[in-house]
Amino acid sequence: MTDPHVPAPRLGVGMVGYAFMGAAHSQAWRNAPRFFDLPMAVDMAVVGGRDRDRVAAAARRLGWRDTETDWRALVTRDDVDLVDVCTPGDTHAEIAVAALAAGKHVLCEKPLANTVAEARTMVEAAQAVPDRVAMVGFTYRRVPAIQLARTLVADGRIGTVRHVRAQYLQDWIADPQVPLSWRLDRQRAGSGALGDIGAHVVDLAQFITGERLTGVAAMLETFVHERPVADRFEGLAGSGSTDGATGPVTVDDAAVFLARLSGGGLATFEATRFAYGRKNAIRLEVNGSRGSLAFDFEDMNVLHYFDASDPAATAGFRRIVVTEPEHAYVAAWWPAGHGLGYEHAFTHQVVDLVRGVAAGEHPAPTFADGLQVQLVLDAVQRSAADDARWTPIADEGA
Ligand code: SOE
Repeated sequence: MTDPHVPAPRLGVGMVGYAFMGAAHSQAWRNAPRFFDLPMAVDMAVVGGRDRDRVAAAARRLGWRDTETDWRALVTRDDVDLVDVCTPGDTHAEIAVAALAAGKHVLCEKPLANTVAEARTMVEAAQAVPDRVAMVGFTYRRVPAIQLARTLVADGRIGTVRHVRAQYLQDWIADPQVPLSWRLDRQRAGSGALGDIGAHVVDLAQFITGERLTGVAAMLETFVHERPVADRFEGLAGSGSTDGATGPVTVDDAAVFLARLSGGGLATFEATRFAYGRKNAIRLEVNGSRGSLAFDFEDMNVLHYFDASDPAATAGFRRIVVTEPEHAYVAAWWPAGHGLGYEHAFTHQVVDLVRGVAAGEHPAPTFADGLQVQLVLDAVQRSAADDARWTPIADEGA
């Protein structure tokens, strides 16, 4: 517990970007100090965006004290100690490197960058200022059921990992009339389903098993090559009026790949935004030499656990409702059984980040962890371009 009589040191936060991810991060900055005992006083100092009126409206709505229309001004402000990067991938490296050079801590949305080269630059920039925290927002690590899955694997409760079966399924662009947006533009997003959602399940597979992917054989596909051009982006997809003009989709719509794990297991991955009916289905199953685990984000307060040492007559998947005070982060919220949602993982991310900054530690996932995922994304793209050729992945990360 922090001493209520000693004022906590201030942590000034500047956030760049205020759309979907900016809103998710803002609620986390607002709520983390209200529900968790934090060693620093969070000051939501400034939000940045190019359009003066829109960023001012966002600041009022999301709870930021001030605005900037130039991110360069934001990252050098004296009242900013930490820069939160919530922009599309093509600007991550430039903003994060400038922020670290200005002596700020950084939280950067995922995937870390659009290319391995950019990700390496970011890791080097972080290594140059070892007393600064540089964290990447693989937020789903901080879902309590995911934390429990990792603990069960680490405690040997499923034995040696044999299989990981990982899917991230959405359907928000399955309709070909859904207009273009930056997530469908390779220049801005780096890749499509692969980097946007596949990156999450790659990170989760490595996080839960404590292993890394050592090679892949991959297929990528784009199903809809032309889409309407919309006059604005809102939420996930473009929206507003379309005058009949269309433009090209330059990213993958779906990624499917096989992988090997460093501990000897085999893994399969699927990431798509064309799975009608699946809204945000992150499905993970891990089979080990002593048992299995299964998780689906669409039932995110539950983890299924099978213990192979149970008597055959009564064995079966145990449905663990991960809402007890004993479970990670839960005690700060509601009584058992009341459950958490999508936004809570963002709040937990802020909690661990602020505690890391105060303790002079480097909370994971670090930029080095982000680079390791980037190496997987890059290997998937190279493998798919070469007819699913087996493509090894070097160990450069954490
Ligand atoms: C869109 O597919 C998206 O918003 C991702 O960009 C996020 O990382 C994920 O949390 C939800 O879906």
